[in-house]
Amino acid sequence: MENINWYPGHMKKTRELIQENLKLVDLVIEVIDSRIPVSSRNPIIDSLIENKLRLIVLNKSDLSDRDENRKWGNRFINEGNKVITMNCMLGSNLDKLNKELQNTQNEKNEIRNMTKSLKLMIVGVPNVGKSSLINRMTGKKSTRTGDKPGVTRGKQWLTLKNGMQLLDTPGILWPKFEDPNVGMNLAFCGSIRDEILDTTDLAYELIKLLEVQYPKLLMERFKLDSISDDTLENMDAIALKRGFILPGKKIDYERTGRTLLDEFRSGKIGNITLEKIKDSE
Ligand SMILES: Nc1nc2c(ncn2[C@@H]2O[C@H](COP(=O)(O)OP(=O)(O)OP(=O)(O)O)[C@@H](O)[C@H]2O)c(=O)[nH]1
Ligand SMILES: [Mg+2]
Repeated sequence: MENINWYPGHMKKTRELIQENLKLVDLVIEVIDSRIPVSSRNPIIDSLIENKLRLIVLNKSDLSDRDENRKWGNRFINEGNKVITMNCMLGSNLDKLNKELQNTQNEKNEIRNMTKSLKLMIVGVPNVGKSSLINRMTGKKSTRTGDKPGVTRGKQWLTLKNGMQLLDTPGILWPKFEDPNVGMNLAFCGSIRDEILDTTDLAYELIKLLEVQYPKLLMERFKLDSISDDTLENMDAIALKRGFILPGKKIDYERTGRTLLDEFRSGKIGNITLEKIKDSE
C-alpha cells in the first residue's frame, strides 16, 4: 500500500509548544502504545527532550502481550528511563506512578535545597492515552479524551491534588516516516486519522502481520480452520465466516477490513504486541 504520512499544521505548533515549555518542567512523561513500542516513539520528541528526565508510560497494557511489556520495560530502564506499564482505562499502576513522581520531587528538592512542586509535561503521538492518563492523575475529567487521534488541541496546565503541575499536549507525529512500517503500525493502532487511510488495504497488511505473529488468535477469533500463506485467502475466509458478502456473491472487503481493524483496536482478537524484542537482544 502507499506510504502513510499525516502531519497537519497543529502538530507543528505543538512541537513549538513543547519546545517553549520544556525549560519550565522537571520531568517529561512520554506515553507510548505498548502494542507498538518502537513506532509510537516520536523521534522529534526525542530530539526535543534530549537530556530531560524522562518517564515512559507503556500504556494500553490491557491490549498488548504481557511478556513483551516486561521485556520492553526492562529495555527502556536499561536505556536510562523510568518506566511504568499502565492501563489508563482502569488506572492500573497509578499508585506506582504517583510514588515514582513523589520520589523524583524529593530528589529534585534535595538537590535544589528547597521545597517546590514538580512540574510535568505529557507528550506522545496521537491517541496513545495522554489525556486519559491525566484524568487518572487528577482523579476527574479534566481533559477531553476520544477514540480518534487529534482530540486535544492547544495546551492546558492542570494542578494535581499533591500540588504538582502538569501540562497536557496534543499528540504529534513527524513530517515523514522513513520506514513505511512505522506509518502502518501507527495507523493500525489508531494514531492516524482514519479518513486519510484506505482501511481495506490497511486491514490486509494487519492480517499479513497477524498470520505470522499471532496465527492462533486469528484462527480463534474468526473461527478459521487453518491459516494460509496467502493473505487474501485469509481475508476471504474471515469475510465468509462473518457473512460479509455483497449481492452477486462478492466479498465485502470494506466491511471485513473495518471489522478487523475495530476488533484489533479494541483488543477483541487478543493481547497483541506488533513490535517484539528479539530474544537474542
Ligand atoms: N484499552 C485501552 N484504551 C485506552 C487506554 N488509555 C486510553 N485509552 C483509549 O484510547 C483513546 C485515546 O485516548 P486519549 O486519552 O484521548 O488519547 P490522547 O493521547 O490524549 O489523544 P490525542 O489528544 O488525540 O493526541 C480513548 O478512546 C481512550 O479511552 C488504555 O490503557 N487501554
Ligand atoms: Mg489528548
